Amino acid sequence: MSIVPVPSPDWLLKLALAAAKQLSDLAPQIKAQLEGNLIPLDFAVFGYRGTGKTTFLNFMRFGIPTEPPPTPSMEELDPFQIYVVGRRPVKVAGIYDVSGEEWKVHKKSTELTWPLWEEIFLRQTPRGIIFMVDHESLKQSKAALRYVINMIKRSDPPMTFWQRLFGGRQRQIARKNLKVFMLLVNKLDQWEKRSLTKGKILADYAEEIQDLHALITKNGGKYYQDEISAKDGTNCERAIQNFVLGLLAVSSR
Ligand SMILES: Nc1nc2c(ncn2[C@@H]2O[C@H](COP(=O)(O)OP(=O)(O)O)[C@@H](O)[C@H]2O)c(=O)[nH]1
Ligand SMILES: [Mg+2]
Repeated sequence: MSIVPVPSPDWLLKLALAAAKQLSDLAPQIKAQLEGNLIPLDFAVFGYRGTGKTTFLNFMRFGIPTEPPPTPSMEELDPFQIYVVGRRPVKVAGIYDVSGEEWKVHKKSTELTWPLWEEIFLRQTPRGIIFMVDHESLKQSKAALRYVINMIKRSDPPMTFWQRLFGGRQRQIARKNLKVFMLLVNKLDQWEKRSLTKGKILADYAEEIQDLHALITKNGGKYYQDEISAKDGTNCERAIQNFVLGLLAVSSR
């Protein structure tokens, strides 16, 4: 009977160390290669105050439900990654968490505006917009959504020669670049006791949805809507995957 020589523990240890070294030499290369292949995505999240923008953004970033304090103004988030089913992770950078607090044009004015959203839209020229509503503050949420539709639709004011020279037509550029719009109805966890459904809530937004659909389709883009609970995470992953896949389908720049 032949005896199979058993490698000494020393020999095994050397082998393991060599393999580990090779792996650690490779790791930065793999990382660089992966990073080189990451597709940067840019989008903006708007919606009336308290509808759950920050909670949803946190879910995107950390993958867990959170209860954030109110957003004071606007904050650029650190770059993060989103894992997409069947694809490489995508890199998300230059995203703002912005307040949904309305501004009044004048003290006594009934016209509500959200100038910070316009600033983001014109400066960032996002590829996609997520707009959040819930079952509360219908009047303000409708005004906020109408504001966003007008913000996209409005044409640039006539420009002077100098404005044109220094990169005018910003709204036209931003509009052209916008290809994906997702309307998210949040706080699903609170609907049962109120006998609410997504259909019932969105019935109040029928005109806005029609306008949005027309606007985005004309732009060669895609309109989505979904119901979620950013607080407990229900349907969040589904909404994120659909939105990101929609963005990836048009991310050629
Ligand atoms: N019940 C419930 N509350 C939520 C949900 N999402 C956010 N909230 C709460 O709504 C409030 C406002 O959320 P926040 O993310 O700060 O809204 P934002 O102003 O749009 O950023 C917070 O108290 C959240 O905990 C949700 O899906 N369900
Ligand atoms: Mg917020």
